[in-house]
Amino acid sequence: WDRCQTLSIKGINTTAGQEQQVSTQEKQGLEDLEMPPARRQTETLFQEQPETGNPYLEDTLLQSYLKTHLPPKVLEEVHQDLERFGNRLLTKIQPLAWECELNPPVFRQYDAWGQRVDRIDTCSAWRRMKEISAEEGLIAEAYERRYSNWSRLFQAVKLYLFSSSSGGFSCPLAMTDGAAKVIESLGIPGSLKNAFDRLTSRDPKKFWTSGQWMTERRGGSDVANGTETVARRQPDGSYRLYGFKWFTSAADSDMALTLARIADAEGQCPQGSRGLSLFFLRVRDEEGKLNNIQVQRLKDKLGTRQMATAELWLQGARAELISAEGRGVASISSMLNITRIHNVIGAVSSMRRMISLSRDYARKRVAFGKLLKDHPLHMQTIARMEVQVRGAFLLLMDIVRLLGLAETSLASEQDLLLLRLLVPVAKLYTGKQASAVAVEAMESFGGQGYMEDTGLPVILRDTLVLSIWEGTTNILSLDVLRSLAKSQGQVMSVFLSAVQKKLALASGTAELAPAVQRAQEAVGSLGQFLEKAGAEPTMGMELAARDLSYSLARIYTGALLMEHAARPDASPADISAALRWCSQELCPVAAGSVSGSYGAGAARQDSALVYGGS
Ligand code: UCC
Repeated sequence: WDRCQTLSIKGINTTAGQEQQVSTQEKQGLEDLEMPPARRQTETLFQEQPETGNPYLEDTLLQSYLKTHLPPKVLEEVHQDLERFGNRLLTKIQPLAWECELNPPVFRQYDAWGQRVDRIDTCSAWRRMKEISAEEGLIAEAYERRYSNWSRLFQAVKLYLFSSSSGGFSCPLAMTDGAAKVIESLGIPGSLKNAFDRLTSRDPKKFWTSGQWMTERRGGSDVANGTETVARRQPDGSYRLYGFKWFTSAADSDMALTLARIADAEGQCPQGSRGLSLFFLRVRDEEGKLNNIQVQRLKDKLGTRQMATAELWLQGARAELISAEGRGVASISSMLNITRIHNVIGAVSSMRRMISLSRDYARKRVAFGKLLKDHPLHMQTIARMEVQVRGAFLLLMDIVRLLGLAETSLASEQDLLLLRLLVPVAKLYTGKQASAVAVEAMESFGGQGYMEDTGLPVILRDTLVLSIWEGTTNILSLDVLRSLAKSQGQVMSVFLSAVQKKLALASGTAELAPAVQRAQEAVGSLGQFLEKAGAEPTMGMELAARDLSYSLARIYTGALLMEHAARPDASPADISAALRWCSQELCPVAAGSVSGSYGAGAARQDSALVYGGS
């Protein structure tokens, strides 16, 4: 037991000299097998806990990406900050995250004397996460722009390191960032200046978080038809909101952006998407009293239990109209695109954490007479997950690079189109990747992975929401179609030319030749599909939307992996990841098209398969 304790404590902070420690552990693990059976029975029942070190210093891909892309002066500064932050995560923030999990929010509807209070009590660790978020500038960094177009990327890197150790606090941060973005895109009107300053503050005493109340009882995807909340104009120009918000994440937030329908003098409301407007509201007043809001209950969720998700009745909540009337969905879409990027951050972060733990465990756990890391099949399984996280990471970095350009007016028209397309593509694809990786990684711990007190099921549960939050896979696939339609197909030529540039670069590296060839074939198949889709009116683009989105994700990610592997100082792992990624089916939409999955009658066949009948 003493030995396990010592190693576990050592394992927490060790980064340099880890190899030495590993070889000692390996030796010890094998010695254990030679112990007398009685002692072995007691001692070897203790399985060593997987540990990770400073998440920044352990992440070689992250470091090589920053070294390749950041200007040297920026790199020097952010490197220092990230190393410091990595240590803070390891020593202070990760224990807080566990506390958040153990102490979920509690809802108290009435006080001891029968007064209705609707209090959501959060634990001190959760409140400390809020302070840390401000101190670390997790939102501020993106809006101060002290590193110009690289500020957004730097912020995303910090969030990526933070997310899987945040005890769920990355959720309010996503919405806070989205709200700041909306307010900034409105030109920070005077009435919202205080809110903007607070959302982007580094001062824990000033810092606010925001909610994004979009989902009502009648639907979370079909916001246009599902929103029943009514806004009544007041003589002073403000509004009062009446309605029921069915899912409000991080309901302990200070403010929220929400959608409602403005009633006319007769009380009639315009229906559909064009009837929705966007509102800003404070959740509580200065005394902490709710803004004519009642909390019905907290949601009993599969995961993200550290965070209060509530059902809220708006009973005349005072609010300010912040979009043009009827432009609510278009206005909140800049928030959606930011929270979708945060979703990608969460997905990549979760994959990285699970794989790091799995990798460490493989260095410690002995089975069939040797360490797991010496079992080729086990290592193949982890390597396959590593390929997934590497691809997802590069896709994330490319998106935040583009966003940084857009936010500093350095983006070309093509950059903007590419960004619009890649956000839904990345959101939908990485959400699925993260779920698959979390399940696979959990299996690599055997039965221990299924044990609550290892913390591994928490990561799994919290990861599974990522394909639902901020739009499901199919809704995001339809958003991909929306971006194609809106640009009248222009976005696709931008996409193809971005891919071709990366492939041209990769073709200078002989080892990448098979990957380049497969990607070229995939691009050809994609082109053929798009041509066929344009020429065949019977082909349902909606039916092809998911496979098309997967094709775009796989082709673009493959091109990014190849670009990274074509650097002069690329490692064998970079090359191997690119080759392996490109050995999968890169253009599933072409195969689907050949098999008639989207043609006339396909929808009827799907229905018959699901429900029976002809
Ligand atoms: O889940 C939620 C909170 C969870 C916590 C967040 C944590 C996140 C990360 C954590 C990390 C660890 S809140 C619920 C999220 N709900 C959604 O995501 C909604 C899903 N549904 C959709 O996205 C739908 O596609 C809708 C609501 C956008 C469809 O609405 P419409 O009104 O039917 O769509 P329209 O008519 O096509 O679009 C209306 C306008 C158009 O602009 P105009 O009128 O100028 O042509 C569209 O181009 O909105 C524009 N628009 C967009 N613009 C729509 N979507 C976008 C977009 N993505 N980007 C730019």
